[in-house]
Amino acid sequence: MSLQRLRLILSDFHLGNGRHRDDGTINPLEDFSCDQEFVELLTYYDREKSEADLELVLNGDFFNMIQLEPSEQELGILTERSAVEKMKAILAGHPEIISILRSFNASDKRRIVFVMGNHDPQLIWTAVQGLLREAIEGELVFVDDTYVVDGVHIEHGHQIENIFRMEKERYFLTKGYPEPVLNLPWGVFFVKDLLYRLKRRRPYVDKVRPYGKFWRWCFFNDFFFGVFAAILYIGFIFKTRFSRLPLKRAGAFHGFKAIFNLSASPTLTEDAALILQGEDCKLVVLGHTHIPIHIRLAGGEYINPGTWNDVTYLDLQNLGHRRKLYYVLVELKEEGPNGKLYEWHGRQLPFSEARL
Ligand SMILES: [Mn+2]
Repeated sequence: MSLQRLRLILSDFHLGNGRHRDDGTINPLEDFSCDQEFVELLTYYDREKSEADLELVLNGDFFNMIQLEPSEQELGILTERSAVEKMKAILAGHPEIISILRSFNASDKRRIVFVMGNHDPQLIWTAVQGLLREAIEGELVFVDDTYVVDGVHIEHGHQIENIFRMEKERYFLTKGYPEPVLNLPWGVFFVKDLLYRLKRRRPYVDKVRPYGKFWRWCFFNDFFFGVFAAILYIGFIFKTRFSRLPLKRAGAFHGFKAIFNLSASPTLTEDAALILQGEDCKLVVLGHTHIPIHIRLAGGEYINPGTWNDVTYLDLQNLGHRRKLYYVLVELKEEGPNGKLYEWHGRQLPFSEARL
């Protein structure tokens, strides 16, 4: 029997500085609370598939490096120094996750692939990659945009959206800066400076999907907040129009149009269809949207495992508040990849700390 080859794909964990602060109090900026479940999932597959070649792909936004604590604001998100500090804080905040990644990756039948997303573009810095190599060890691969191998096209998905697209030829800016800075797209600043500001008033603001429906919901149910958000939004577009960072400046116009395009393809299905038509692949796996999907399209299939964070869905198909631990398992066979979307149930514990 030939060696079984598997690829386990997860996405959009948005790991922050941990659920608790140093003094033991709750950290309201943490979006991820399923550390234990993730440990169980990896342990399960590591044991169950001990003979198989098993690759773990963390398909973008695994870390949330653009949501900063007040104490981190000063360093910002642009430099390698600030990125290293942020990664250190995240590693310290999720010790169980780092430890399971490390033991999982100890075997030569294992590999971990980090795909960069719009919440962790700082993964591009060598010093940040070095920190992860040191903490996890074993074979680590860093992918800056698309990871296409064995007929499977994996990418986070932000490159598909104008406002989040990074320039492959110009990730860094050096001219006129005391140290190199990241050439980040407008959307990253939109999330960091606008969305996270609104989040202070409405903590669910970044967790509602799809966005288009959310703004309509605001119009009927939270009118003045909607007006407040719209005013900040317009102001933000004007302000960023004069930024020194080229992508931030250029994106302001796209940002203005984005509000009208929000509901065009919230699941990225149309874009996945285009990838299947244009490339020699049978399976497309994206993240980014936080909307889980598994759909057959012309030429192959599209799977998105969504997120392990909480989501409030406003579309009728998924209506309601939920946390679903979905993951993709792809078996790579002679005749092509076979991908399935699974839900992790894990062990039933008698109690867990309440996750509101
Ligand atoms: Mn994303």
